[in-house]
Amino acid sequence: MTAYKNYIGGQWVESVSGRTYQVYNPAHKTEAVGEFQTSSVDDAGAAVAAAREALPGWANTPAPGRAAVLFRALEIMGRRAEEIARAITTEEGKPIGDARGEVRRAMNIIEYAAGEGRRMFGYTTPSELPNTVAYTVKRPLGVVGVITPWNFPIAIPAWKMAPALICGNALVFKPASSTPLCAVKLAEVFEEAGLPPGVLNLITGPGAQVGNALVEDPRVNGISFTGSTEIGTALYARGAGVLKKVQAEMGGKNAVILLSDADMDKALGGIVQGAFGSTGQRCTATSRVIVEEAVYDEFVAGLLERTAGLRVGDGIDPEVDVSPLCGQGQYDKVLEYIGVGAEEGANLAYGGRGLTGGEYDEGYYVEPTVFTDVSPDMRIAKEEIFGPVLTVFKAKDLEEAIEISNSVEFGLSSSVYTRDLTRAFEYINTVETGMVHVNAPTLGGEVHLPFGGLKSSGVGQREQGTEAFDFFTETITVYIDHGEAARQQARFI
Ligand code: UN1
Repeated sequence: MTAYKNYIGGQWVESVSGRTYQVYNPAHKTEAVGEFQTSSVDDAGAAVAAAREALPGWANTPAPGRAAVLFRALEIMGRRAEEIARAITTEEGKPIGDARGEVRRAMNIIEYAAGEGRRMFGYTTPSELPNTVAYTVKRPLGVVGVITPWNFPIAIPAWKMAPALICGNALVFKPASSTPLCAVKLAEVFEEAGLPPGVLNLITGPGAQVGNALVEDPRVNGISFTGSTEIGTALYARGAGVLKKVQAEMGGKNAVILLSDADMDKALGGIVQGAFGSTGQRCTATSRVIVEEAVYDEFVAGLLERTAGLRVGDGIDPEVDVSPLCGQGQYDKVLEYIGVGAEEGANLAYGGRGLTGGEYDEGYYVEPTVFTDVSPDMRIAKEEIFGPVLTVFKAKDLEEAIEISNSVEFGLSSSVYTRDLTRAFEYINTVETGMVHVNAPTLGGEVHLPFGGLKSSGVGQREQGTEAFDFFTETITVYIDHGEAARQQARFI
């Protein structure tokens, strides 16, 4: 079994304790992906120290020079794209097509961030005083902790790291314990690209203690976190206690509203992809569909037919639509929720079982599952399941559908299918989510547009888009008095 190390101060090193753990392929429980360092607060401390030491050099490298490193990383990732995509599938389990898309997305954000190296704009404005120049500049935030989940083990770290790096920060990267191989590959890409030692430090292993150590370490200036609402909320609260900048991207319970005038074929395609693509393990997955009653029966019939046509198997097979869940914990949680749905009286219209027999015995396979006749007060209607489970609701009109859509604590992404512009805008203006789609799945986003949610889905500045650069910088305001005479008037009326 290959053993992988932490990356601290430009060196590949063992954890201070010397302890390691193993990771296995979710499609083949006995096939080891590798052995990785179990890092503790001591390793976090060493990584923070390395980042601190590297910070001044990187922060003082002109932004176009930092961009040159990112452009090289982009080129290296392009060369290694297929290898990295296969690592995603082997380690996280998602279908290889999704994994390739994820690598593409990571490349897109690196490209976007690199371009920003020549656009680190501040602004100037006339001062209210004579002979005075006033302007703003952006300074790096400092040392930033990057804490990321397993479900996008390349793209999410990349969309935090690339904007952070172009802004001149030094990073301590703590990936999810179940996807360290992808993290190692990302660190290798930046190492080969010539990122100076200590600017990016990687520590693998379990989260809680290391995460807390990072947020409480006075040498760390900010935390960018993606993961569960529970952990994100706790980190945000701890960060607030020490006045630290924290951004937290968290859960979702994303709904599609299907109106009676919609293109049914297009809607079915988008909803099935949204619900079951990446096995439902993405925070923008579609987990609810709210259907106007006139087309409810037609929709359910079409949905069940398409769901039955999905191929379930090892994601490395390009023909597979739905691959295994990421591990035992995910598998147990999803089956538990399916049990809860049945107990609550929702109608289990399709699926609902863990799959067994043949290759299914080797991995964490759950059938794509559809509950119909779901009511908004049920737990399966409100809580994030994070698996291939879709809940279907009936609504009498758009108003009731929006009410159901907004009835959950989350507010990440949403979508409406309609051809009616008036109803589409009524929806856009009232739905409580940070990202809104019309006639498109709830999934994803483009790297040059902000990504994030309202309510329990997100707090702190948005990721991606120009907002990303706001999070990773401090804005400094400069006033220069270049007059010869002492000022006669009071400053700052
Ligand atoms: C996507 O769905 O394309 O953890 C990205 C997540 C989100 C990212 C999703 N923060 O699933």
